[in-house]
Amino acid sequence: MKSIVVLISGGGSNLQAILDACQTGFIAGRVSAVISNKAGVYGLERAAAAGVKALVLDHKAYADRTSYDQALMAAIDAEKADLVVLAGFMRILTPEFVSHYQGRLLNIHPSLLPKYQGLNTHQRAIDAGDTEHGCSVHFVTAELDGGPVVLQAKVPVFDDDDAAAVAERVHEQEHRIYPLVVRWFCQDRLQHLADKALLDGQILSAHGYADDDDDNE
Ligand code: NHR
Ligand code: GAR
Repeated sequence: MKSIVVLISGGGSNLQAILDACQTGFIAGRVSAVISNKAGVYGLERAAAAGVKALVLDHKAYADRTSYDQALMAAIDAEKADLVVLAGFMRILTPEFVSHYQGRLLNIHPSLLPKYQGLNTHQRAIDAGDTEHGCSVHFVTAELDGGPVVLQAKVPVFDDDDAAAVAERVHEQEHRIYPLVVRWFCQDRLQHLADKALLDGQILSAHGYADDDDDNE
């Protein structure tokens, strides 16, 4: 059974989707620990309710990113993590952290990467007049939101949508695709090689599995 450590900063609805999928056996793994960089967030309660160790490592208690990430690595390695899952984790990680977990570090990002890297993605999609938006699960590299995509899901954007409406629609899709990707990883079907993601040994396209777009913009 693979050991999964989930990093959060907030509500933890993606964490919940992964906990539920471990509970039902959809994911052949167990969440060994949940670590938040913020105290008091609801995701910590979700962990506790599932009987999973919940830790707070507050970045404000550390002098710089390097020392914070060293503490984070020590906490994760204590769980003998096979996989580290960023689920709404809002701290940029150092290249040292990223290289330590190379090939076993996943993130979910609320946009159709490579569009809208960084923050505030739903408002940016609305402001650009996009009729389509979504989310991406990708392997993490030192380039922020730049690692190879494993799976995306699309949602429509309607004329009268505000960012909250779009976020809610995207969230539903996040809760479908993140457990599926974690399942693949725990089945040893997913690999991160150089700048590519592979599923069952096949290199995935720039938009991930089953991308049928002609234009890989
Ligand atoms: N770290 C690396 N090296 N590479 C990635 O691809 C990462 C990462 C850390 C987090 C998630 C990411 C997202 O999906 C993620 C991907 C935080 C910020 C950010 O600017 C940007 C992207 C992501 C997460 N954080 C501010 C910082 O100074 C703090 C913002 C805040 O606290 O609200 O770290 O979008
Ligand atoms: C999710 O929408 C995720 O894509 C996003 O934060 C939300 C976390 O929700 N991630 C980022 O914006 C990373 N910068 P959750 O705490 O309910 O899982």
